[in-house]
Amino acid sequence: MPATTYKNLIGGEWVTARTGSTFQNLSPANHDDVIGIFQASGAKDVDAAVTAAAEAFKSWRLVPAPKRAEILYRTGELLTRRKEQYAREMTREMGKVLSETRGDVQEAIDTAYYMAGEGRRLFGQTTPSELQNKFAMSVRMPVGVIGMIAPWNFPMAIPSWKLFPALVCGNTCVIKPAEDTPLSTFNLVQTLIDAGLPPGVVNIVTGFGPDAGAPLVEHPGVRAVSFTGSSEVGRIIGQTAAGLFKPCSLEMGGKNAMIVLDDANLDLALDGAVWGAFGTTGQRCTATSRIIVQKGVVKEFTKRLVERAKALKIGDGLDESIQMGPQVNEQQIETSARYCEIARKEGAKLLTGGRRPARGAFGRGTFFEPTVFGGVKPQMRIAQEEVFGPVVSVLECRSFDEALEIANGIQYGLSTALYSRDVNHAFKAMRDLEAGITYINAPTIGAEVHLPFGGVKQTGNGHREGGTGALDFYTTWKSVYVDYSDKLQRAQIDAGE
Ligand code: UN1
Repeated sequence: MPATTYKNLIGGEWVTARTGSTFQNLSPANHDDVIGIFQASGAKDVDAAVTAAAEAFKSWRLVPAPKRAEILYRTGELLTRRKEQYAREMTREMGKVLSETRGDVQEAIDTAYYMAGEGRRLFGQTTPSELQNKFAMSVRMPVGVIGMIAPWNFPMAIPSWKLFPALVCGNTCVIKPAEDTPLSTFNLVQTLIDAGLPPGVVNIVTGFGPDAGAPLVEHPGVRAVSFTGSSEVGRIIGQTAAGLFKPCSLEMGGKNAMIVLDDANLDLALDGAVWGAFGTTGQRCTATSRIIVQKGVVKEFTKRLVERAKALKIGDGLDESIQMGPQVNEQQIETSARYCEIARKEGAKLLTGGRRPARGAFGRGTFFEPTVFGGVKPQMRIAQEEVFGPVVSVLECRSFDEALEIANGIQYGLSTALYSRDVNHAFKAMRDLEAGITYINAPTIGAEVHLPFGGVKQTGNGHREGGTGALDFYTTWKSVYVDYSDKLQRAQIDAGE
């Protein structure tokens, strides 16, 4: 069967890129299965999309928020019906196993319903004026056209975190999906259209970062930028946006620590470690990549973790018996392999994995074995830098205080976990771990959409997705004063009489 060609979505029309170039999207499980042919767009395509979004903004901003929300509600219903089909397509396109791609679609459904609810809230504030017969309030206004650059690891959930709050707030959008996973974003946007989204409110431009992403960030018609992805790209986007005084939400790396104390429920901690480190083949910004274990249990924990890692069944995620799929592309497994090499040179002990599995059944799929390093020291690069693959390090600590110090001794601050039965430790971890998210007796992955999601330090620039934090990014406050005194009243000068 010839591969389907997908076009850009601009102003409600499906159009080919003006560059005349396309790219192929292949399944990471075999590198044979062609997911589709997509447009390799350039600055002119971005310009057309932004112009269409700016035009659509004129009317979309005037649609009452509860009505905008109804479209999201219907989107949630349609996604629920299409969940299985979209999950299968996502597994083919991105590689993670079916149970996880179902979870990814579910996360978009949850976001749709949550943000649909916001349509009947979007609360502002009333505030007493310092003057008599004067009314003061602050209302949330949409920002305008939002440029969105999405990652490949949650190809439906993360675009939904960006699109749904932006839409309910009255913005219009141009989204550039990751080049490894455009189909899932098409599926999401097609669902919005089927649910009644008017033309031009969401536009899709596919392509590569420098050609399509950069002009999107720079375009004067784009009022704010939301990016999830690598720290390298985030830094460039952040600097460009700062130079243009453009609000910019950056969600980037993690080096997430799980602390396991001597009094932990070890079975539970192992379940959490395996899921946190190898779920999504370690390709989550929330993935567990450092496990800091107290010396009384470190031997037993490490031995059992290695056994569990070795027993994981890897392969094509479409097979329900598979527990870990491929990495998304060749470059990602090269990064995993490079970090394994660095770790070995630094003196860390490779306990299992550290390489691609022998070709055989895996063909040209981009697989990497679940990898555990022991004897890792806090300053080693393997304990400091994000790998974004199925590679986890075990570090030993003597006390809870030392564990906190090691956990905090990195540039990132996204997710953290503590396994302990001591409630005092739990509350201290909640207070003292430098991270946007702390789990107690649960793994570092698995954030829920109605709570703020984001990190401190180099993980981001202070914004939050999920929760009401998303509304703060996709709206701007307007303060409104209504003076009904029929005379000039001067703030700070006339007393309110
Ligand atoms: C990400 O890896 O960028 O909390 C997002 C989690 C998921 C989202 C991860 N709900 O692990």
